[in-house]
Amino acid sequence: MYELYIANKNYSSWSLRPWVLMRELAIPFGEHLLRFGNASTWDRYREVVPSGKVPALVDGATTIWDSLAIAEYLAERHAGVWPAHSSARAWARSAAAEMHSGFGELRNRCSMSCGITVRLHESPPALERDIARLSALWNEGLARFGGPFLAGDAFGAVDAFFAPVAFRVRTYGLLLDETAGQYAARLLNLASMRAWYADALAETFRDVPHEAETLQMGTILSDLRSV
Ligand SMILES: N[C@@H](CCC(=O)N[C@@H](CS)C(=O)NCC(=O)O)C(=O)O
Repeated sequence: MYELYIANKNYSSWSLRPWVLMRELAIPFGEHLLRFGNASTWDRYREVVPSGKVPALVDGATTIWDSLAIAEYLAERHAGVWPAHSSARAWARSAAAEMHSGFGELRNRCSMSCGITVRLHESPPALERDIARLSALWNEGLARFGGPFLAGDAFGAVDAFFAPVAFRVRTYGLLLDETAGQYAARLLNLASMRAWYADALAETFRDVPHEAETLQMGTILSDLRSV
């Protein structure tokens, strides 16, 4: 049985990637949620995962501690993580890697906080460039491989890597073209994404650094989380 370590669902965008991938591919796993800010929990976690970052996947004696590495580990053992066709697979891997190492302004200015909606104080050119690139990339994949997912007819790792972005689109009301907007809505409507969202809304814990970061970037318009 795989054991997946994640952090609070409202905030932890990196955790969402393997979680949604495994849920959509029906790969069973045990879930371990570490609460942000709980120092003793994270100290104990570092004994297993020295990077001290989530997500991490533990498979018996093997620990994999990065979301992209987890996708590759799963791809060695399960069908459907990457597309079967070589050119779709190359595209999907490139797009996931671009998300993994890029979109810095989107990531920093619009940090994931599923349960709220926010009006940004400003939308600088760097953010506009990230959003334009996102739309172009999603449109390219959907047109080239026929949809409804980025690299073809089945949800895979590339979609999992953009799943946190779909929450960001909703939280910050990011303006996408029609095709990209429909794709974001499609992701949000997946059973696994609705389950993650419901869990995020049920969290009563608030992480002070995450909350401060949001307030620095914008004004909270609504907060649907439990109190
Ligand atoms: N490259 C890593 C990034 C992981 C990462 O930054 N995780 C954040 C959570 S969303 C974390 O563990 N933060 C805890 C900390 O820095 O103490 C991956 O893709 O798995």
